[in-house]
Amino acid sequence: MGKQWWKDSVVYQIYPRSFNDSNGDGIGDIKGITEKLDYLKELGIDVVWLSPVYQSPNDDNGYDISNYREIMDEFGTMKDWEEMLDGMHKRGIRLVMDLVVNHSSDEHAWFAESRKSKDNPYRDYYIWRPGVDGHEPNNWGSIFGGSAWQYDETTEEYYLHLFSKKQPDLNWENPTLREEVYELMSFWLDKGVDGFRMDVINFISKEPGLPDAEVTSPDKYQWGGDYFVNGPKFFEYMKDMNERVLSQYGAMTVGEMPLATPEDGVKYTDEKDGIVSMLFQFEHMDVTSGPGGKWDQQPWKLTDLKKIISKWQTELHGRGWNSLYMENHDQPRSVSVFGDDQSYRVESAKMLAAWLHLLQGTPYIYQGQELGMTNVYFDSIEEYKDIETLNMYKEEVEEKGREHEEILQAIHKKGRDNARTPMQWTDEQHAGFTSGTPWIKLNPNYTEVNAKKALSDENSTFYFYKELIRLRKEHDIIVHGDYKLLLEDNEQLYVYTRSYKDQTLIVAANFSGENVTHELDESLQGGNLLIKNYESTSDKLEQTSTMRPYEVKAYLI
Ligand code: TEU
Ligand code: CA
Repeated sequence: MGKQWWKDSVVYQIYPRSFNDSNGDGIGDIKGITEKLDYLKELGIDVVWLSPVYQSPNDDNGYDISNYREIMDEFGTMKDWEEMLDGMHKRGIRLVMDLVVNHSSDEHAWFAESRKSKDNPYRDYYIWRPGVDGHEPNNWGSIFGGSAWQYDETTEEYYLHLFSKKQPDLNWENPTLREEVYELMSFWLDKGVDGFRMDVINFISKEPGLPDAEVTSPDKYQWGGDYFVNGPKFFEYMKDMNERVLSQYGAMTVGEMPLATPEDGVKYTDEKDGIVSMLFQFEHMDVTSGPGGKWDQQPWKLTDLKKIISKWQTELHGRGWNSLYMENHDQPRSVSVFGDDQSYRVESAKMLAAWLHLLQGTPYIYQGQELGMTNVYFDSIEEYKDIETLNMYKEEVEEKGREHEEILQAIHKKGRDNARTPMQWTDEQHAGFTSGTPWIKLNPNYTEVNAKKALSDENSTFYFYKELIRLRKEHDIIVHGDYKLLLEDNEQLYVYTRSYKDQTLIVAANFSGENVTHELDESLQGGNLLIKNYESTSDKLEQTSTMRPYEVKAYLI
């Protein structure tokens, strides 16, 4: 297999808990994935990114790992996992596992030892500090609410947890801990995995001294990111990891990196001197966030999205490599945010697909995105399961006294459970996800939106994605062409070109529910239609044309 195979690959993300339940306990599992490999083969994807399947008490659905070398009981056995991997490789599908090593579970054996005494050999696997005047060691807030420090009675010290208190941060300053991580990575690579998606990997290096964060909000605890995002030794740690482990395997790596800028992107994904194959940046996901952050969702502007995407496309061209995503297990459904999940669900799902997949980079499809699955609107907080959502609700409603309705609306827009409702396979009971009681309620629209229906309709979003994946294999320009933005100031149409050798690919996407007429440069005419989402679309590109609601079309000239 050639070098840098991930550049012409399409990745499909599986969130195992919600994908397919094989034994009726209401929880998706590994055998359930194996049952659906032909479905993935039919779609044509090249790589699966599997969210964590390791042993975990599931405080954060597997992102809190208690044993890195065992499979979670609810998901099956190591034998099931090996059969799944085998089934993937037989179909030419590669597997990328989730590597969650900024933190572990507090139920990991390392932590059980670490908390026992100050001189335990595992003490320095985690970040312990004494309190200051009876308070936490600093003012950092946890991303899941409250302080980032938890007091532990046994040794009368605090440990750092940037996420939940059941997710203590690992201490990367400790070389023995780094060795442990390398070993567990080798363990999985030796079993045949093809790479890693690295959870919040740019948080692993903390500023020595762990200084207080600047006070920027009226809350008790503050965002300490200045002291751990792309921290002082991050690059060095990653270089070492590459040299010692990854370089021996030709593995694909994708670093999840909140707050990464295009400049970081160039540095981190540089072909010769970089540290990851590509990274997940968040700028375009934050385009809907107001001054109050992720729960303060605001109307967004297409020109802002254009600025962000164009910056990443241009900066990384020929220097690094982009990942292309609009959904994952932490984000709302893209058709509900950037399209219209009511009147133009299918049209806008296809528009977003073509617009994204024809950019430069490796595209990611999150389970159900290929069906145009939508956000879910539960009306009671009891229906929600996500720790981040539940903590936030408690803090805002129970502690600060804000209105239930207001907070629920924010959850409808941005809650992570939007992406975590079960995959919709059929129009039968529980959408064919389980024969038992699903761990989280389904989106009631499964009678309309499901894989069975999509597979029997040649105009479905499923086959549209399949076609996009096929086109990528046929046209080098999709992988290699450079990017240019047209109609920069237009708030409804996103039009760009890609150029490679003597070819030009032009992609025009209407992000609005209205007819919009536009005019193109004379040089951009004729060519051949590559893909469209409306039946009657001219075979040749015309200088003046009217784009219908959420229409997308691409021509090769
Ligand atoms: O997410 C890290 C992250 O910074 C956010 O996307 C986070 O999910 C949250 O929405 C911030 O508001 C990764 C995983 O993808 C996520 O599922 C985990 O909960 C988190 O790390 C901790 O492991
Ligand atoms: Ca199950």
